[in-house]
Amino acid sequence: MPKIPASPATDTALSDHQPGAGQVKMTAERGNADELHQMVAAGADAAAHLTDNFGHRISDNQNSLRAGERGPTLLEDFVLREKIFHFDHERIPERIVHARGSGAHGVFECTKAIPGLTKASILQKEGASCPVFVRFSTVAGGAGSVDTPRDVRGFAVKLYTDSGNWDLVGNNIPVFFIQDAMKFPDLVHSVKMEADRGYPQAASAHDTFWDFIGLMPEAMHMIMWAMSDRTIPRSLRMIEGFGVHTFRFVNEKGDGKFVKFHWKPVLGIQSTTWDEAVKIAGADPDFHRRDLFEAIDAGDFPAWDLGVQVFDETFAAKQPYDVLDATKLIPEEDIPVEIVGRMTLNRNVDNFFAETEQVAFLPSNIIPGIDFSNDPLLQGRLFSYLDTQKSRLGTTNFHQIPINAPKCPFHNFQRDGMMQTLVPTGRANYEPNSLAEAGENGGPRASAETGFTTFAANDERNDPAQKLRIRAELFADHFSQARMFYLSQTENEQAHIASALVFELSKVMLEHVRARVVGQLRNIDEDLAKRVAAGLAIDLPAKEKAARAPVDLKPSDALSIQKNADDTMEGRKVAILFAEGSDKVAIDKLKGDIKGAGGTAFLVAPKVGGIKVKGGALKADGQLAGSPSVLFDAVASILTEEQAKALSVQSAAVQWFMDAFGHCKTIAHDEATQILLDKAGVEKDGGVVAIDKFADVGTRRHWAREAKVRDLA
Ligand code: HDE
Repeated sequence: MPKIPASPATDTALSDHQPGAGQVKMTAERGNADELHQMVAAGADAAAHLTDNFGHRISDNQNSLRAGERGPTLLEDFVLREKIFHFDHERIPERIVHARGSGAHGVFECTKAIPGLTKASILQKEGASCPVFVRFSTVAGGAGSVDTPRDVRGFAVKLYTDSGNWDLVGNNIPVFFIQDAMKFPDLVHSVKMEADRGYPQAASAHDTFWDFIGLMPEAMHMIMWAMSDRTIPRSLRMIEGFGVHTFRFVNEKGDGKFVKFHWKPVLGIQSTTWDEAVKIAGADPDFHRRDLFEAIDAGDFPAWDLGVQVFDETFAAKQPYDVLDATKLIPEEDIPVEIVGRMTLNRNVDNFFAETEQVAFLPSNIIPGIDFSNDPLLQGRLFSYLDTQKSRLGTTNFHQIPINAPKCPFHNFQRDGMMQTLVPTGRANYEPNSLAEAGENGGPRASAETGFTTFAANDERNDPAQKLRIRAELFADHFSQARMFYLSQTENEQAHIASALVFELSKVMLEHVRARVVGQLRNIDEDLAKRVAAGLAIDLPAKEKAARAPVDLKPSDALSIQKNADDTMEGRKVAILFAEGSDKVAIDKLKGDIKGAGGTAFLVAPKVGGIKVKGGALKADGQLAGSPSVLFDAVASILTEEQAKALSVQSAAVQWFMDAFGHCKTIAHDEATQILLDKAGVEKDGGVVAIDKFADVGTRRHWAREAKVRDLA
């Protein structure tokens, strides 16, 4: 009878292998998580022997233990049981919100010391730096959902400072849907898949979300942002980040000021069009995760400047909005953003689960020099995140997981708990104590000088003696800033907002819900409401009652993406279509120009393996049908007439140009490509240029073209 080899991977040399000198010996004497970490890393060493989790060497990793060649598997097979047992429990609960995320390591460096404003150790000296871990995320979808739905992006930063971890757990939008933590479960329930049918996944375009929103006028400012291009970003490298809430800075003297935090992307803010985002979801569900990973892998490290808006109680008291209300922002024209540091992401994670999945952000993680404000949304978050970690990571010792552990020393008398991986020594596990082993002070001890002290806020507008379930008066202004945001956009951006609203509400089946939302829009801008009503072909509904009449605020250019777009090619990706016989010299020259300008060139051809071209052979980076133009910032094409003609009957090729044109991208082409452009309905304009003009036009979008290709509301 033929025998199946026990294990193709285990040759004798490997089974005979003895741990080498460089290997960490696996023993039970492990003191801390770092050592354990090293041991696991050693386990991944190609020369190490495969063992089970208790160090027993495994002889066969292919076959379970059977009673006879054709008999039942034996319960005594501890190798199989342990392997399957561990596998069965590999998943942990995904995050209730922000389940889909991508993380990276990096460094934060202080570029401007501000000791007068804060005693935060990391902002005391120019050049001071600390490691960071960042996790970007979508909000509504599950962990396996696509990267490009219309959604807010989470922007959570963990700074491992020498005075403890500071977690700035923000979003890419400076305001939020709701004002009070009490409404968060309702908001999230409404946007997630509907309770009875279990869909839609990662989409706000459905009845329950808009039902809730229509009844929550405080969400209207956020809705303007959510319906703008901010929620369909081109890349995680090109989004802004905001702390959202008002926080406090406290300096050495104990003086406190209010502060809002901003992260400004060095690559600029850039978004896709809606049609593009939908198509990217099919072409590459991991579009953003891949983009971030590949950029860092290639050494193109994305960076953000940390900016602060600092203001005092006097300024706060004079504004027509409440600075404790997370549905409001502070216009940059009123309080400029001062840049104090730069964060650079320069290292991908080694293991997605261990780092990106297990990272636990806590808005309550602040350091001396930073403090909370009384924003009722922030106050609720201070409870929620600690609580959620216990449910996700299963233990109060989640801070010992390497990605969560501070990188400064930490000592206290907390002990035990599930999955304790540290081995605290000695008898002193209480304070005060006078045991000799704990030193003269019976340490560790608290210190009034260096320890965190809460800012003694004195808010004249508040009477702490009253216990009330109430919101401060100005929280009732739901529309002034929504109107300011809308009026600050370019005409094209306003059309995108109106069209997004039409799209979303067209997916709402409850007619009274549609009408109520449009009735709310009338409080923001009559023209916007009319455009949306016309786009839905419904009568303009009655205006919804506003709790407080909106006031006219000065539009702010800082709120528009298009007004601030710069013409850089840095970090952008350009596809070059070629085929058999294409001119290699021309392709190489274009590739060089793109690289020289800080971009990446990606070669696309009908086949990938290797194609004969004029002047040599070329391998493509992607096959045409698998590399649609939605994946790139601009496209170029260098073909022979014969190949162009052959491609003009291929829908993948025609669609390539049709989409690039429809998404307002630059198309650089040679003469031979014209037949394809004609077939795709590409008309000449400032963005459709000859190859040698590509550098002049670059990867900017040509928004003036959009009216030609799409009816916007
Ligand atoms: Fe969160 N939020 N949130 N949130 N949030 C979570 O924490 C919550 C809010 C934000 O990459 C959860 O660890 C409440 C505002 C980000 O791991 C949970 C309230 C902002 C992330 C939670 C808010 C955010 C979360 C889910 C209202 C922008 C992802 C798993 C009081 C400033 C962090 C977890 C990561 C994650 C609760 C409101 C941003 C359930 C109760 C406002 C970026 O604890």
